[in-house]
Amino acid sequence: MAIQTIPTQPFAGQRPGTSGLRKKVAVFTQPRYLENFVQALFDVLHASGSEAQALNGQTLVLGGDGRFYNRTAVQIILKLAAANGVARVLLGRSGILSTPAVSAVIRRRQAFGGIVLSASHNPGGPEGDFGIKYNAGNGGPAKETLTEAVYARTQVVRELRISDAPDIDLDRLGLQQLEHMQVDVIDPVTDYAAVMRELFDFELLRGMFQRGFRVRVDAMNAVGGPYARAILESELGAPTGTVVHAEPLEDFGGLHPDPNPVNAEDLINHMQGLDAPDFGAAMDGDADRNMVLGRHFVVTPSDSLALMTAHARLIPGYQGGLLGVARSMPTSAAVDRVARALDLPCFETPTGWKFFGNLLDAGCVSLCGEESYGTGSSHVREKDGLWAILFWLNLQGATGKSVETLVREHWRVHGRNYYTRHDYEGIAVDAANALMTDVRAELPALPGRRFGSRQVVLADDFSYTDPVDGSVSGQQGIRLMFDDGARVIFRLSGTGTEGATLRLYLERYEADVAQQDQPVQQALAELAALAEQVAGIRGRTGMTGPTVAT
Ligand code: G16
Repeated sequence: MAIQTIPTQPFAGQRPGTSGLRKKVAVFTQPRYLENFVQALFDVLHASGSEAQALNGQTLVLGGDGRFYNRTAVQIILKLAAANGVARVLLGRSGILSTPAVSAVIRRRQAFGGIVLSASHNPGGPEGDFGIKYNAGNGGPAKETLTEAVYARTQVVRELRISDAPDIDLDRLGLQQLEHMQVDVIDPVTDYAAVMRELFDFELLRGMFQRGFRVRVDAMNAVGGPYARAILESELGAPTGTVVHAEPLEDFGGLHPDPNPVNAEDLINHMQGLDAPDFGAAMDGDADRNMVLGRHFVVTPSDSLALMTAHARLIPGYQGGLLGVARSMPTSAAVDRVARALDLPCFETPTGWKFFGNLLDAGCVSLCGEESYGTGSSHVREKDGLWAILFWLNLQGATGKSVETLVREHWRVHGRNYYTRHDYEGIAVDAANALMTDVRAELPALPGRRFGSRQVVLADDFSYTDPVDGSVSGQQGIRLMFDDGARVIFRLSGTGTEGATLRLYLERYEADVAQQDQPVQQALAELAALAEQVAGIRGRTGMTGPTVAT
């Protein structure tokens, strides 16, 4: 066994996006591609400055969603870590840790940071995607200053420090040695389950299952399966089979582990059947996203955040009340209305969970959420799929009300924010950039302009100044806001791996209870036409409509 110094050449394009570096497996498996990125990360962590201390002698957490290349990548990272002065790695057994579990382990074990191997909701398998991201000592995604420093380093990295020791046994719990570094293979669920026990009324949930409350959780053949099985079935007594597609597979069984009404069609069909369970939910590849459904009823992520905020005091972990709430800019303003009613601070951040970290650390907010099927709280620094499922279960148990009743009551009190996101996937990058540049150029002329009954009151490119550290993030999405509260937002996705994805977010508010039951796409058709008028999406892309509308 020896630590070797190996020459390498930089790869172009290793800039982390919305949530880490995501690329096709074929890109990641090029010799030294992963090695370069991880060496650059370690170099930056060593250089300190952006972190309180350097990496030497520290503990890192490591695990991923089990997708293709996960096991190989774990072995490579361990050998780089051993050669770069890391003292100890807490590794999820078989290389498995969900994203929220990485966050929980970092926080509970006070680790220096952690590495998550996941491309989240992107498809897996040899033809699919792979990804890697670094989480800091607070358990949350690294800030942009750090990811930018890593990117800069990838452009000049010339040397890898790596051990030539044999692979460790990923499947054996307990301590193993790699050079001077200890590898502690831990059960992936234990720490996470302990956090859930602190937040939710497990007795109440056990009682619900005993009385025959029926749940279907679709883990989409991804990493959430073992967590949901351990907590719902083994600990809370839900019948075996409550969690379906529960085995994490390297290619997610060919499914697209993106819990939205399009990709989780099987769950939607079950929830619409005559014998539908009381509650349904799905998680994504790394189990940080969630979709929740009642019988014959789909809850939008934006409404989910609003309802959680409204009812938080019914949940043991939040019975003292919330400090505040935050949502990403494109997420609907439903939660803002609840925050106003409860007199809670409400923050609007750019897309990306990393922007919630400072607000959570500074005690400004307790709950956060995004339109992209993410909700979470101060218990970790990631969004958390199973947490959201337990929250909704606890809420139904505490109120004795169904999902549909809860949401309809909410709309009656607070009004309904009709909301949809239209994705135009696989657009040529140049065409997508040109669209954004041209719409940006039109912005100064838009305020005051009328579109039918609506008038534009604000047209800008969202810029965020972090209230905690003063950092500024510009060009975070083009917003058109109207005098009736409606919004149209254009943004390019930062998580795709092929071409560009244009996201068009549409929202309008409806206070009239008699008007709250329209089909969503119909309720927002006028705004969709307006967006087309402003941006000419069809002409520019040659597409006749969005590839996905959720
Ligand atoms: C990531 C980020 C989220 C973001 C989502 C979509 O989620 O953590 O904050 O909302 O991507 O981002 P975009 O619109 O840029 O594609 P995940 O679950 O993919 O890690």
